[in-house]
Amino acid sequence: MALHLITAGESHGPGLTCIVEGMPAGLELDHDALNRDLSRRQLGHGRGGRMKIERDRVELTGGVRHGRTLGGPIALTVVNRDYANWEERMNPWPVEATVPEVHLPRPGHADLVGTQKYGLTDVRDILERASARETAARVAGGAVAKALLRDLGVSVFSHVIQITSVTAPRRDDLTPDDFSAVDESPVRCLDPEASRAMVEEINRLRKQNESLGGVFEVRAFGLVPGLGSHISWEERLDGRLGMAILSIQAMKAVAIGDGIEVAGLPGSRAHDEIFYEDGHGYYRETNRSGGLEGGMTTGAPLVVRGSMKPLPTLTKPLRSVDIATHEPAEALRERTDSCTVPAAGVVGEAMVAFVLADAMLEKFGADSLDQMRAAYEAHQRWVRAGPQRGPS
Ligand code: EPS
Repeated sequence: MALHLITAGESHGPGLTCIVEGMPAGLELDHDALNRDLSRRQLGHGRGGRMKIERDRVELTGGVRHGRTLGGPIALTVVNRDYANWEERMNPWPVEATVPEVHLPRPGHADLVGTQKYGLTDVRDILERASARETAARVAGGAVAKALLRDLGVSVFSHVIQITSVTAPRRDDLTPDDFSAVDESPVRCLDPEASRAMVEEINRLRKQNESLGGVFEVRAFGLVPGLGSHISWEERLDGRLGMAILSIQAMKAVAIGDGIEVAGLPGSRAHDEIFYEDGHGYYRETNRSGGLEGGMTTGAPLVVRGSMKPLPTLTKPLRSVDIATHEPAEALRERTDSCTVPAAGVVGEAMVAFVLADAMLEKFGADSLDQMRAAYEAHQRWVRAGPQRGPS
């Protein structure tokens, strides 16, 4: 890995930190663009009361001077405004008050296995870090990765294609322009009719004290062929993207291109035939591979989907066991969101951007952005010219 992203912080603690290490010097960062991504992650019909409290904004505390990266680790922080209401329960330092422990693990959450793993008696010691609040820090780091990609002509977008059983019509022809108004949909869905149906579905199930999962899709445009590698399993981009998406809280499946559907197709309908045109180079008329062959980018748009389970905190709790008494009990009932698939799409963008920026740095990495651009442009020229025969 050329790029590292590490986050710290608890959901109701003082705040979150993201450290991004490995960025070249000279990358321009736009404070508004970073904050825009944080705000976009707070969007979406189906969010709970917490989002009325938080106004996520990123502060830079290291690695940047006058808006340009210096080459050292970049430290980004996001304050938890809600900490003001949790100061006793979540203070990093001992407090005088007695803080009651939480003993009611939620099925589907990290609560029970986390306490078993660490030998703990208080579920809060687990749930605070397992919370998807942590994704605010990832989005801050992902926005830095996006800045690098943007500089190299790559853009990353997301949209929601399914909420429970409501699906948007499949679109294979999307371009960057199609995403210009995606955040105006309350569920970040490109199809107005599906968007309305998704909102209704959230309202309907929320009234029944249910939570909802779904599927988001991330697309990246402007990629060069040859990012990633076919050589070793851990360098293959499919695997790296899979891990990045599955590491997002509540994700249960990831698909690239036609995903699991290709398993049911004959070979003649599962691949993208190759054509060549002078001046245009190699091209394909389909993109069933989702822009990846042999663990490397083909140059076609990257298409990655993440499937999210319904959130495990339910207003009508599931059956569980009190870990102090071992008696049957209802799971913890906490303020929660009913649907966060639209927000998860923004997190998906951040994770895909991170993986792509990492792959770019691996192939073209240098101390400064100017040096990196020179290597990148040389590769672009080489790809455009096509493989040259050596002297015979
Ligand atoms: C979350 C529970 C809710 C969400 C939270 C993730 O928080 P709270 O318990 O404070 O109501 O709002 O997500 C965020 C705070 C966020 O910024 O996305 C959970 O249990 O994972």
